[in-house]
Amino acid sequence: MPSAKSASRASTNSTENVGISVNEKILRGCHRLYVPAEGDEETGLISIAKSVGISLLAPRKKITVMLMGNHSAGKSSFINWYVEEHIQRTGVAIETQGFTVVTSGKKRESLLGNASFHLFPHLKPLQEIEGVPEYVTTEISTSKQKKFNLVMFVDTPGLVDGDMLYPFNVNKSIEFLGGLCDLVFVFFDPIGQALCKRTLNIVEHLNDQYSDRIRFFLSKADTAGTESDRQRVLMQITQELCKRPGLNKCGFDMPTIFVPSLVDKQPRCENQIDKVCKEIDRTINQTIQHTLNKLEQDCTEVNNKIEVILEEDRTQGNANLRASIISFFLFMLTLMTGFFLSMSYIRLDFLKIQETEPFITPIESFWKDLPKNQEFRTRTTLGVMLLVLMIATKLFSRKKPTLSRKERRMLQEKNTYVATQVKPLKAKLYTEYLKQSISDHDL
Ligand SMILES: Nc1nc2c(ncn2[C@@H]2O[C@H](COP(=O)(O)OP(=O)(O)O)[C@@H](O)[C@H]2O)c(=O)[nH]1
Ligand SMILES: [Mg+2]
Repeated sequence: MPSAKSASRASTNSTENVGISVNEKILRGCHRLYVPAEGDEETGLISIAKSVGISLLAPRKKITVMLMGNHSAGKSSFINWYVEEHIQRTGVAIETQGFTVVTSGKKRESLLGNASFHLFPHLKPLQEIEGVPEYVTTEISTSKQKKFNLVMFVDTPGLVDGDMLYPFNVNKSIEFLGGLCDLVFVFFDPIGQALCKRTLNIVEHLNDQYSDRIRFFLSKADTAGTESDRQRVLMQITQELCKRPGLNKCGFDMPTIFVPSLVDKQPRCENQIDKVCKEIDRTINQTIQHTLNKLEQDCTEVNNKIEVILEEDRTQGNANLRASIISFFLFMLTLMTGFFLSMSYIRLDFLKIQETEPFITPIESFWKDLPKNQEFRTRTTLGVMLLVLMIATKLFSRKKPTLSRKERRMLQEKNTYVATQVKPLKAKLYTEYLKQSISDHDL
């Protein structure tokens, strides 16, 4: 049963949380409230909600950023720069690479397709796309650089036009992944095929549904030459984007970025790579706020549902009681009618004692005084009445099931747990989140 102990266990202070950032702690804390540690599953919001017919999804502990763009646009190099570890292979050779999920963990490890799908069940629909499973891998890194603890990158195959054959439907896969990600970074580079049609086609499709997630960057900007060359490249890309009706609003904000360690010559433009990091930070913050708001909403929904169930059960209990009383009276009426009718056939002298005589004698005299020609009609009327009364008694004695006392108590406990343990914990997590930016006296 939910207890105060499990709520606090779900939130903070475990040894696992030592040395992690506040934001990470908040996201983990929220996740734990939905899915507690093994052996404690019943106290989770998901299982409580499920027991009252609501299906909830656990919040994610990380945001997902997908990188897409032409072949050799610098996607893998960017990931290596962010993580500060050489995780992804980089280079100019066109090799069919697949999708790589880069995430943080306890130990450096590479996982193949099946293990990746096991780790990220939400990627499973990718298995349906023919040929994809062999091309999904996961790289786990122990890096704690930047916000890597809270970000998961998805590196996608470099895109090229023409006859290059992909062993799977690359457009469909990227479009599917775009739907799962919080951010989609599109890298255009000045030298390569900045205007690869395949890239633009996919971006156009993604933009139809997820325009708010897409960000464009001019990568490898150090290779763009002089400032005017760079301007020309930007103009060219913008022009190409504008040709696509859906994309004509997005090409104008395109930070120029490059990986400092990879520049050959002294770059002649400003490196705006920190804008990429800021974009990630902003999305993390939004995700935290969204997760906390969702937690509040979910708690309220569960509380309301439990109240409704309890109220309905109470109403049903009252209705059952009313029906019992009515059916009792109907039953008595049935008995009396039956008795009255049977007196027309048999004499009940043996029942006559001092106490029952006042009841039996009038009935006897009723039947005795009744004219013979009326007897049949009266008996038939009483017979029909008896039948109707029996049916009515049967109908009223039917009861709808109600909760047992134990079930009601359990529901009430769940209700109290959510209202008095989970909700205050959410408020505490919110305060912790805000404390990072707002001074104590403003809270
Ligand atoms: N000069 C320069 N070279 C880069 C930069 N980023 C990547 N590269 C080089 O571009 C090549 C392709 O990079 P890669 O990350 O493999 O591209 P991907 O195909 O998009 O993953 C590699 O040889 C990198 O060293 C950059 O910012 N500046
Ligand atoms: Mg790559």
